[in-house]
Amino acid sequence: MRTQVAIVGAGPAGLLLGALLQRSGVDAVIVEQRSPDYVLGRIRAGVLEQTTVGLLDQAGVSARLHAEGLQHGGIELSFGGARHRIDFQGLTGKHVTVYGQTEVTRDLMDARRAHGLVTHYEADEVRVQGFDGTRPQVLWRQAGAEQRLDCDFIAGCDGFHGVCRPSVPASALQVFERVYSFGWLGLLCETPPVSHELIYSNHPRGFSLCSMRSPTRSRYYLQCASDDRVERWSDQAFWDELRRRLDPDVAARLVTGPALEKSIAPLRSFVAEPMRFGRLFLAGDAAHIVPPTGAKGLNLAASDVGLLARALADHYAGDDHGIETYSERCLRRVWRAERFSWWFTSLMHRFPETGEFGQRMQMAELDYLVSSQAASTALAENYVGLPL
Ligand code: RFL
Ligand code: PHB
Repeated sequence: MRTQVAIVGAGPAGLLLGALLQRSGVDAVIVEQRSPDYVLGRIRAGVLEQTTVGLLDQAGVSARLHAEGLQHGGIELSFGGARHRIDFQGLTGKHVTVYGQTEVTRDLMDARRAHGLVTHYEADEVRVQGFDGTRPQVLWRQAGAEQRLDCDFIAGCDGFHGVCRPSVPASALQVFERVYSFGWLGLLCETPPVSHELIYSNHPRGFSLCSMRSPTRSRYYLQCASDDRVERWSDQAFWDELRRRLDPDVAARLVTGPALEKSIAPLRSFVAEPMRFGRLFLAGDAAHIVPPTGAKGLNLAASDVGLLARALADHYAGDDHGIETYSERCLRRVWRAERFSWWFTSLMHRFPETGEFGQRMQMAELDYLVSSQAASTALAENYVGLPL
């Protein structure tokens, strides 16, 4: 088999890259280790920046997003028993769109199928080679038989635990990492959201987040210990703990119900530099991870592949500038999002190691944040997304 661009991974990064390349007339094949149902079953992000929506428009997959996505002009910060709104629309003229990663993935999968584009699902033992020369290859086993895809370029969109980044010689890679001592326990539920906007809460018992997927579907998160196990949390225990971490007014309005999904995600900041090695490009979680507090992970994955699709299309039109500057241009945006996500995580979570002093510092900063237009604007412009 042969294609121009072999994409490893059919998460949002790989699927969006495939759609953008198709629009530019570049041929691409995707190789994914899981089944389509498994990919759709992972409940993750919910908040899209306008830049991400623009890329989905460009890819021609945004009709349902515009019909069903919820435009949010702000968020609420809850601390010290009260809520304070940050008005994104007023401070930046921009909004974010609440539309689940699962739905983005479904729309991209449907479009790929409708265009007859090739995705090899349930590929075992995926390997990448030859990207330091001119003949890169992706190899895998499918139903026991060895498969080989020859290509001009490989796009490593295979997430944090993928095979592409570890295939680069360790000496060529610089890794920056911070692992947090806590995780997020998430619960998805078919109940109306407790509020029409997201509520990020800093509470002495730990962080919590009230989010949503639609007017009838809610997503809630609790800060938990990184070694906690989801089996230890009954639905009732989750709701009881969430209520304790909300202000009384919101707690009284909370509508509970059986969990459709419950899972624990560890929190990590991670960047691998550079994002290109010869003819292998890393994009999305394969190259960087942010803690979810700033809602940046999926958005960074989208902006990476936006730049990569353009660079590859330019290459086939005879211009290699985009390819040569891909890593540098992505990393500038990545580090800004890393800084914002780390800052917002540090501000909102309980860090046992920093004690009472750390908590007083958080309260002082939150107080400043909600009373200073300059500070609120800094939060707002990072949350809605810096320009591409
Ligand atoms: P993905 O989604 O991990 O997809 C990678 C794909 O590659 C496949 N794969 C392989 N395929 C072939 N061979 C191999 N060896 C392979 N190894 C892996 C995998 O099966 C998978 O299909 O990475 P991608 O595409 O880069 O997308 C990144 C996003 O998924 C991620 O950044 C976001 O979900 C992060 N995130 C959020 N981002 C936001 O922008 N806004 C949010 O509100 C937000 N909330 C979140 C989040 C992540 C969370 N968790 C669970 C970590 C909330 C949570 C709880
Ligand atoms: C979500 O709805 O899953 C979500 C929203 C905002 C975040 C993280 C996750 O910051």
